[in-house]
Amino acid sequence: MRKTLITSMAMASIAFSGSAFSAWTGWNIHNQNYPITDALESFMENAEKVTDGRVGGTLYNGGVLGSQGDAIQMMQIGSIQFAGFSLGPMGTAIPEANIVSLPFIFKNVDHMHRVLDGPFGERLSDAMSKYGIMSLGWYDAGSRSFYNNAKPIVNPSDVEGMKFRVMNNELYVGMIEALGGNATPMAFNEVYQSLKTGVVDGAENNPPSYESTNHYEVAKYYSLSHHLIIPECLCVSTKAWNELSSEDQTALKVEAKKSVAMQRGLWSKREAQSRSIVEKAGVEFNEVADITAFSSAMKPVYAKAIKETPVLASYIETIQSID
Ligand code: BDP
Repeated sequence: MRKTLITSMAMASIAFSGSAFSAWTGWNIHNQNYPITDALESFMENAEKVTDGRVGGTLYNGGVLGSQGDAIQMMQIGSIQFAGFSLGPMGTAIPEANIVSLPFIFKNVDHMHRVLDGPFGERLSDAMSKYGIMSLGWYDAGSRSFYNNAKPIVNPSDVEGMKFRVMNNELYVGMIEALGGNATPMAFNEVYQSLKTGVVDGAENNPPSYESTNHYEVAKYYSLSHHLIIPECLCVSTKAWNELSSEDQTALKVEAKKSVAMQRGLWSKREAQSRSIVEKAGVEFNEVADITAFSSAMKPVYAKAIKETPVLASYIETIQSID
């Protein structure tokens, strides 16, 4: 089952109460039994209950509605109303979102939580809502590291000449080029085949995605560079949100908080499980020699991003001022 239907009670409420009914369509790139999938499903089920069926939804998993780039446009034109988006590829449509795609912008995952769960998270969601998309909460996606099938990446020079798949966002092309490698932007569901056939030598992701997509079968060196900590969002269409009563909005905000707490709990368990699955399958993990060698190579990436989107300079300052 790639699709979750959560509409029966909501349909009944149209028929019998005549109250305004919002049938939301949802997009998700992951399949069932993945932390964000469980959390989105639970959010929608509870949304239906707490709004007495005024909000009901159908979640389409596994990217069956299209890539994230397509889904962002679909939300902007009103054909989907909720989604679990990674902020990674979002920078192409919403330049302010690139703040969380800057390599090494957060000290660690807890720092990302402290920044986004506070006023900065609201500032970012407000910036996004000018483009028709807002975040009701920030899900965890851990940290991303490099993996490939040739050798452990220990120093930045190990990336030289290698071809890495990146998410669709020019910023990541700059990130790989700053390390002397070549980047190929590509949709998530094309990566396994590209690794297998040698179209790319490697990719980068967090351990749960590395495991759930079976990339570990075709790229067995996982090097703990932790270069990106990119949150995901419980995103909704600003237009659909503004159509709700303020009571329903308040109720959904409470459910969004619960969904985020649930997802973060599932995430930390899944990270450990994924790591153990891939280790048993023969994956070799290695630490990089010196993280600052990687982070200092990122100066041109920051400079270019700020030049293109000047507000990022003040975002960076704010994030760096939060302990
Ligand atoms: C995963 C994210 C997913 C991205 C994917 C990717 O959860 O949203 O699409 O990485 O690399 O970790 O494309």
